[in-house]
Amino acid sequence: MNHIEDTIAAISTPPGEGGIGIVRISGSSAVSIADKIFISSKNRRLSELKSHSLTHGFVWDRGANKRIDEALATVMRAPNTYTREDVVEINCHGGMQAVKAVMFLLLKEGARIAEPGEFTKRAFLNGRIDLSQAEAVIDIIRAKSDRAETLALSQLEGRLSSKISALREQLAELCAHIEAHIDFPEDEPETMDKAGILATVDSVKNELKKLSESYEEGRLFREGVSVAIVGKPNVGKSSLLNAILEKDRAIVTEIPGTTRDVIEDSLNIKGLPVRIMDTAGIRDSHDLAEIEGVRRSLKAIDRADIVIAVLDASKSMDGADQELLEKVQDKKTVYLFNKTDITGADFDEPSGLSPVVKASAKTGKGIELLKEEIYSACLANSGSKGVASEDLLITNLRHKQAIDKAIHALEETKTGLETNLHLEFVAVSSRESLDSLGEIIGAVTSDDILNRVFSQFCIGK
Ligand SMILES: Nc1nc2c(ncn2[C@@H]2O[C@H](COP(=O)(O)OP(=O)(O)OP(=O)(O)O)[C@@H](O)[C@H]2O)c(=O)[nH]1
Ligand SMILES: [Mg+2]
Repeated sequence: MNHIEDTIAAISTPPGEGGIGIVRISGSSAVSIADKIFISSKNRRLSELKSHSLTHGFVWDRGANKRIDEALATVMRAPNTYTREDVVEINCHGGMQAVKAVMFLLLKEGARIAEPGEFTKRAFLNGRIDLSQAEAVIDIIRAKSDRAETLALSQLEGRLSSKISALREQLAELCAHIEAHIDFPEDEPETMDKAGILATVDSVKNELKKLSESYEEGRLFREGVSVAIVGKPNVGKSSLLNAILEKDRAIVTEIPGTTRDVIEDSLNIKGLPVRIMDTAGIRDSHDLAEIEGVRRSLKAIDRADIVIAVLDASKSMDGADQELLEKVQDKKTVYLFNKTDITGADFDEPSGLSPVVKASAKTGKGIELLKEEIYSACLANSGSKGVASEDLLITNLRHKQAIDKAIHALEETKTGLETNLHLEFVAVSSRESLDSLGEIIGAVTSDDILNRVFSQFCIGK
C-alpha cells in the first residue's frame, strides 16, 4: 500500500442495484488511463478538459472494439482533489456489471486496484488532511445518528486537530526549554524557569484530562448503546418495543410466551444511536424453544448497556418479578410499570427502585419519559453530565489512549522536575508527551498505526 506513484482505481459505490455506480481513479496517470477507455460524445479527450469539469460519453473497450456503457466522466486535476493527485471519476449505470467492466478496462490499461482506504491514505500522505481527519471520514460514513455525524464532521473540519496542535506547540516549547538546559547544567538555577514549566505542564495536563474524560460520552454517540427490554411473560415487552419504535415490529398476543427470540431494531434518542432488543419473557418452561428463548434473554441482559425491566402494574409483584429484579441488579436499569391504563397512577409500587417510569404501551403514555430516562441512564453510565454540543468530544479509542499516554508522560515530567531528576530524564518524558499527541494527528506515526487506521476503511474511499 506504499506505492504512492501507482495510479489506483476502485468502485466507490456500494455493491448492488443503484441509480449510478462510480469508479474512481487517482494518480499521475489517472487522466491518461481514463482517456484510453472513455470517449466523450463531443470527441474531446479527457486530457484536454478543464479541471473539475464533467463530460458525457461512452466507456469503450478498445480491444473488443465495443461500447460498454454510457457514462459521465469528471476530471479533477491535482492539487485540489480528494487525494491531492489527479482524479477521474466515471459515473456509469448502477448495478455490478457496468462498474466491473469499467474496472476491468482500467486495470488492463495500467491502473492498480486500490486497497481499502487508499484514497484517504493518499490524502493523508500528501498532506491534505491529518490522521484524525482521515479517521473522521470513516466515522462520517458509519455515523448512526445526526449527532454522531456532526461530531465526525467537526473532527474532519479539524477541530480536534487544531486543539491537539495548539497543545503540542506548548509542549514543543517546553521540550526545547528543558533540552536547552541539559548541556548547561551550571546555568540551571538562574535561567531555567522551573515554575513556569511546571505551570505549563499542569495546564496542558488539565486540558488533556478534560479531553480524555469526554471519551465515554463521545463513544456513546459514535458507537451507540444497546438496550434490552426484559421481564416476565405477558407484561407487555413486545408492545413496549412497538410503542417505542412507533411501528408494528414484534408479534403481540395475550398468550404468555409469545416472543421466543431476541428481536432487535434501532432508533435515535436525541442523537444517541440506540439498538433496542425485545426478549422472550423469563420463566421456567419445558418447551425447548422457550427454554432457548429465555437463555437468550439472560444473555441479552448481560450484553446490554441499559436494561428496561418491565413489570405489570395491573398485577401484584410475585416471586418471578423478584427474581427478575435480582437478575438485573448489577445493570443500569430503568424500571417500567406497564399497563397503567388499567390501574391509573395508583398501584402497589415496590419501594427502592429508581428510576421508575409509569407507562402504557397501549396508549403510549410514558413512552417519551422512558426515552428520556434511557438517555439519562446512558450519560450517567459514561460518567458525564451531558456535555454541551459545542464542546469538543473525543470519540475514538486510539485518540483517548494517546492522550492518556501523554498525561502519564507529563506526570513523570512533573515529578522529575519536582525531585530534581537529571534533566536528561525529564526531557525524555516531556518528548514522550509531545510524541503521543503527535500520534493522534499523524505527525508521529508508524506503519502499525497507519495500517490499523486505514484497514477499517471500505474499498473505494
Ligand atoms: N391494557 C393494556 N394491555 C397491554 C399493555 N401492553 C401490553 N398489553 C397486552 O398484554 C398482552 C401481552 O403483550 P405482549 O406485548 O405480547 O407481552 P410480552 O411481554 O411481549 O409477552 P411475551 O412475549 O409472551 O413475553 C397483550 O394482550 C397486550 O395487548 C398496556 O399497556 N395496557
Ligand atoms: Mg413478547
